[in-house]
Amino acid sequence: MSAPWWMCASLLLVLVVLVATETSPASEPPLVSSLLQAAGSSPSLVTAATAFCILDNNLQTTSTQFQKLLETVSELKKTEQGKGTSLRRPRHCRDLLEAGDTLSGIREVYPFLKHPDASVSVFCEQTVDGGGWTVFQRRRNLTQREDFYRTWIEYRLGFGHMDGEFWLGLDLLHELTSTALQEMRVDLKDYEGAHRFAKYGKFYVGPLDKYYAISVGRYSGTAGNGLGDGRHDGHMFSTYDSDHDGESTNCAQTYRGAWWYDRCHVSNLNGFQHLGHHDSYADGINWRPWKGYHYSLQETAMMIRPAF
Ligand SMILES: [Ca+2]
Repeated sequence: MSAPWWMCASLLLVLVVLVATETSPASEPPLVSSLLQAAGSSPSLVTAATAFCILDNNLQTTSTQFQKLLETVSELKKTEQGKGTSLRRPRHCRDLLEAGDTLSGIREVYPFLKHPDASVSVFCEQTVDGGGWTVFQRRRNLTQREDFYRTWIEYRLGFGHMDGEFWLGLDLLHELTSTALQEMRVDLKDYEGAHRFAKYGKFYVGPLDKYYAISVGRYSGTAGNGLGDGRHDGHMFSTYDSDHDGESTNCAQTYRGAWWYDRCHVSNLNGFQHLGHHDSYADGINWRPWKGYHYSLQETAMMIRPAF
């Protein structure tokens, strides 16, 4: 039994239409017969068409082209699935922003190159300076304040509440800054309502065995350079129970904080939450270039995003 040429052509057409409307299974090439049946062809027509297209020696090329078409469609579907996966699996807050999520808030991201299925919650800041920022530190003058005078392990793992005050954690900060060059932004607010910021064109937090030493530079902004000028760049992180500073005493203990102290600081954003002016020396939420060592800020935020 033989079938006319148009039967084979229509078979290909049906296949293209069905694949385009995604009625075929993604994991394996669709069966020709089931596609024809799905399109409303009678069983006898299906038998005739499939037998003709596959067995007729005069139409070997049609069969080959048909196979190539299946392979192309399969590749296209894999590519589309890949795009879908990257949208469902944002690596960081900027991926979310670029996918149309323009609101700030807590989001799930998948930042681990070696563990693509592992997610973590972060706070995305999408309104400041073009958005796409992942916040890793925030202080706010809330009714219930978070205690920032914490241990080494707590600074490693993070603490607090992301919709209030928090520290994201040094382990994660190392991961987030390792995948691509990051820029970092510090936003500061005093008790009189004034805002200032400091921005750094490069920011990297080292691994645990380097005690999370930072590489920070390329300052710009209005708050003054509270992390550079040869002070904190290259220095290791210290807490009161884990001293890696450049001073013979314990900077974290003396200044009631946890920071990349050298001898000891020109900024102390994890310091004690005095309310504005304080008589004590340099133990508040201080940013020396703006407010000196006797003024504790009302709000701070530290955030990162890919530089490119
Ligand atoms: Ca020391």
